[in-house]
Amino acid sequence: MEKIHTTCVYCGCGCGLFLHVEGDRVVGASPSPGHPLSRGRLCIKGWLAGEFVGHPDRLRYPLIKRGDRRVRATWDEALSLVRDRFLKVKEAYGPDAIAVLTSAKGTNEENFMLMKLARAVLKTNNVDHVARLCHAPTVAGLSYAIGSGAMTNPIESLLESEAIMVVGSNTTEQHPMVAATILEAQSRGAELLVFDPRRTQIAAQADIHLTPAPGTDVAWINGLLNVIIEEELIDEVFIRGRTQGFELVKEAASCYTPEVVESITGIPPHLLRAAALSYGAAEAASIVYAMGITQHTAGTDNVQALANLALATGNLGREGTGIYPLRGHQNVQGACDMGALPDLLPGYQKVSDPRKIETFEEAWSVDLPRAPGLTAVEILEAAEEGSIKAIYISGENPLMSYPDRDSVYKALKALDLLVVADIFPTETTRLAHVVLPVASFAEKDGTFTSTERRIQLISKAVSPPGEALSELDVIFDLMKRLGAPYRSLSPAEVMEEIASLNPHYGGIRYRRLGIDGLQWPCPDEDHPGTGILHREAFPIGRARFRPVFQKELHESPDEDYPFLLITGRTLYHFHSGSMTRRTSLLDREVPGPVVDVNPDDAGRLRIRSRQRVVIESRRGRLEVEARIDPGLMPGILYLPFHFSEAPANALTARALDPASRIPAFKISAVSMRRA
Ligand SMILES: Nc1nc2c(c(=O)[nH]1)N[C@H]1C(S)=C(S)[C@@H](COP(=O)(O)OP(=O)(O)OC[C@H]3O[C@@H](n4cnc5c(=O)[nH]c(N)nc54)[C@H](O)[C@@H]3O)O[C@H]1N2
Ligand SMILES: Nc1nc2c(c(=O)[nH]1)N[C@H]1C(S)=C(S)[C@@H](COP(=O)(O)OP(=O)(O)OC[C@H]3O[C@@H](n4cnc5c(=O)[nH]c(N)nc54)[C@H](O)[C@@H]3O)O[C@H]1N2
Ligand code: SF4
Ligand SMILES: [Mo]
Repeated sequence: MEKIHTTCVYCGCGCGLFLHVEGDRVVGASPSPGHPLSRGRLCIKGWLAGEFVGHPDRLRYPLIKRGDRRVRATWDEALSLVRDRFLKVKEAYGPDAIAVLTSAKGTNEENFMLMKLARAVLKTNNVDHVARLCHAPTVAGLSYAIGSGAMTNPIESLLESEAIMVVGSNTTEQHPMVAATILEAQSRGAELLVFDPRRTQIAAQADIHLTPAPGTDVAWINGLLNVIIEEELIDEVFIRGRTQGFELVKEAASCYTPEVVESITGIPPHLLRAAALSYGAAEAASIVYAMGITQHTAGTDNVQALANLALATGNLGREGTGIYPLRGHQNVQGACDMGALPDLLPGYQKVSDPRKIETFEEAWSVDLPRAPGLTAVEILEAAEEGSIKAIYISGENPLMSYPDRDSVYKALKALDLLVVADIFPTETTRLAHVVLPVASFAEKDGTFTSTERRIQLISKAVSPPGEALSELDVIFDLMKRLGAPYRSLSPAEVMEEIASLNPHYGGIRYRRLGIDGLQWPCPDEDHPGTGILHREAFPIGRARFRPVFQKELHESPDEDYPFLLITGRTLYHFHSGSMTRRTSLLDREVPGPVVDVNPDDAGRLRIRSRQRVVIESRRGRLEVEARIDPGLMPGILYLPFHFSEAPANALTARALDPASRIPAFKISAVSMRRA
């Protein structure tokens, strides 16, 4: 048996693991003792990460739509069809009738080349990916506040914190290795403050658990800051020396007295005070957050509110401080770094900045489109309206993961060309004109960038099944067919091109990565990489405070739809379940969907545990088994979005945060009754 070192394919923690290979088959996985973060540990998904690779359902041959069926085709037939339809659409409607959705499951090299395919070959900036559904408010909010949307400190730095705020993050289930670090810090004396409307596992471990009503985070964060200001726990030297605009934020915070906060959020004043004193008095304190903060129409305001708090207390640029947006997919950080974003080039360089775009024009010897493109959800809206006609989707399953499923279905059905590159058949491949079977993480070389900006190698352990190909090779083939003058490159050569165009990756070379990887910014080949950001200065000079105010929700419970539904995840499954539902142990743990209901609500509606209920919103309805959860507030329901039998996104709305265009997945008004 051979053991190949690689990086876990599931969450943004980016644990190191070995794939065990016998012949040309993956037969198991085990942790990497020398890995800087995971240090010989894995969560259950990591231990089982090898199982789906050899699953009999893997896509083996290209498929082309014939009537209502998809039939086997050769690569030449499939890619010729893609080329012909792209050119036809481009001729009839122009390049902006085309869009590319890249994959946060793909490598940096694949994301970079798909981004280049969109911009340099198809000539559109309509390129985006699921970061839009995830951390778009972080990219928008933290870039404005501190000049960079990336996690400010390495995960290990949490061990030096005296207080850790965990906000809207189900850390033990969704980022287990971050949770392990937080709990280790707590056992060394750090205070753990959790802000989540649900009593999650990490909330149960917390020194203080506050349960704000969903969507009311701006109010309590301002309230916390208000107490900190009144108690004179702000860091005047930091504010004076490194920031601008504090006065307006101070004024805004003063409206949020503990009593006002209680009336909006339900948080008792004594608990708000206790949390404020803990975070405010700590020498070094950090803020960890995830989707409970971002997936709201006020997502960017929420992020800014947290940034205001960290800036006012000087909790940035040192060991044990910092802001930790927990990136979700194992390479969603990398996909953003690669410029798979409609307004940003690799390295977050603005499309609208002529000097930046000219650098790329020169490097690629082409004219590039200069107007920012559409974001992910807008691309589907445009498809439904008919202005987008062709979409290449790499490793996303929008029929399960984008908001308002009914509209997603209509949008995808309306296209002249839908190409989907995936490793398994999904709800979305079933609508495609062309399905491209591609290599999984175990069948190709490349890099993933973890949530702590750590660029790490993945290594080919086995061959792809059937005729499946590495997607990088597919992209080069397609570029050639579309007449582009670019030659095929190996993944290591693509990284050299990335390094030449993304200054943060300037010093990244495969031979430097080893087991530790390198953390960007790493500007040149002699640079050791960067752990803690913003030590001396912010990339924008002075950090920017911005006052934020609690806004109305896009939808509140009313007589017809009296419950508020939160959607999210569980430990054992990953998103639409294409991989975890094909992993026997994970599937056995959680074989199907359940909705969590508070015991009082259940009693009132005479719903018992395991009873089937109908849940309905203004967008759609579904039927699902109920489970009684005393950790949930009355009036709130919780449903994971992993299961096509009860697809949560049949219920969610396309309400977007105006600043970042993220949909408000965390809040839907729904009704519930016994089935
Ligand atoms: N096992 C597993 N791990 C995963 C994933 C997976 O599918 N499965 N997905 C990965 C991805 S892409 C991502 S983005 C991350 C997501 O990781 P998380 O963001 O941790 O997961 P979620 O379940 O979306 O929601 C987090 C928490 O937000 C809370 N919440 C909801 N509304 C509010 C609110 O208004 N305010 C506050 N303060 N909290 C609120 C919910 O109760 C929930 O506990 O996980 C990654 N890791
Ligand atoms: N209601 C609700 N909806 C949500 C969320 C929520 O909290 N609530 N969260 C949102 C968030 S944060 C996210 S990130 C999205 C996730 O949404 P998606 O990214 O669309 O969900 P996945 O199921 O992870 O889809 C990834 C696909 O990539 C395929 N794949 C795996 N490996 C490879 C590879 O190497 N190459 C290629 N080409 N494909 C591969 C998988 O088989 C799978 O079909 O969902 C969003 N949707
Ligand atoms: S914590 Fe995340 S990266 Fe680590 S093994 Fe689990 S799923 Fe994989
Ligand atoms: Mo995500």
